[in-house]
Amino acid sequence: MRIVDAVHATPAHAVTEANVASYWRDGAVLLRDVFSDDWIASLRDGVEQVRADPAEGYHWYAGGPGEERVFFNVSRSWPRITAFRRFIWESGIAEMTARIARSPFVDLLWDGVFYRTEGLDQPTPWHQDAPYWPVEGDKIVSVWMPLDPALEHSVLGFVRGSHRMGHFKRPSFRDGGRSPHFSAGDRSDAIPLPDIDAGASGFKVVRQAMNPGDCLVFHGFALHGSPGNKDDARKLRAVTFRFAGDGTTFVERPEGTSPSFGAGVFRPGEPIGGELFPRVWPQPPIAI
Ligand SMILES: O=C(O)CCC(=O)C(=O)O
Repeated sequence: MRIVDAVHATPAHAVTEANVASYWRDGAVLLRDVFSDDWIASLRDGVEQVRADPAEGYHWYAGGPGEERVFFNVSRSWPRITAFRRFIWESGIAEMTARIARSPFVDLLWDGVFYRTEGLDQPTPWHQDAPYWPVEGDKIVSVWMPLDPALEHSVLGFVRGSHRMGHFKRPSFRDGGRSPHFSAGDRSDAIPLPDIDAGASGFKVVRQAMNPGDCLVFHGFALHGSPGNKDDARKLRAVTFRFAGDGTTFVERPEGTSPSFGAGVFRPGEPIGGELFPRVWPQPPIAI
């Protein structure tokens, strides 16, 4: 299904009320063919810059800087990667996300890069994002986009309805989730993660092949995970753009957060915003 065509001026106009309802019912919605080849090419240049010039805060889950075989993740590259800033401010992604979140505005949280070279099949374990993050609210939304074709055996999946299943214990990302849950910092009522890949009852996984230009929009409490790149012939480079709508507040976590912004930047309970989390919709253009 092509949801953006010549009559649609921006990705937001292509989002139907049915898409929005799916997002709120399931905790995620897959939108096809939303962003043009030009945007994808520009984002690919951006992630190659991110790979070629690593800075602080990279998580090297396999390999390391300069190595041929890598899986790394890094958050918040937009301040130094022009292609990401252009995409965030000019592609219409922020307006689209505000519409899906049913929010009058969205602030940018940060971007994320998940970069796997050919055949690097280390998974990203099933997890919810918000419990790792320094923010709280019901309108925390990620837009995940593959920059290479992602077949069903390699693509990010989510558990239908998991954004309303409560808080789960957080796995470590280090070894694809095989190591035990963090020993500290989970809420006292956090639920142990069942074996979702083994077909745990009540945990319906939705996973559909995606092409560059498609995006999976998911809620901060949706359980999601990736099997890794099973494809020996191509990389699997993905970007995620994270946004927050009304009602999102800053929170401190005794065990720290990922990403982390240092102590005292905001007071707990304070709305986010300012230069760290700029208002990207609606927003006057900035100098790119
Ligand atoms: O692409 C991946 O491996 C994981 C993506 C993810 O967890 C996210 O975008 O929050």
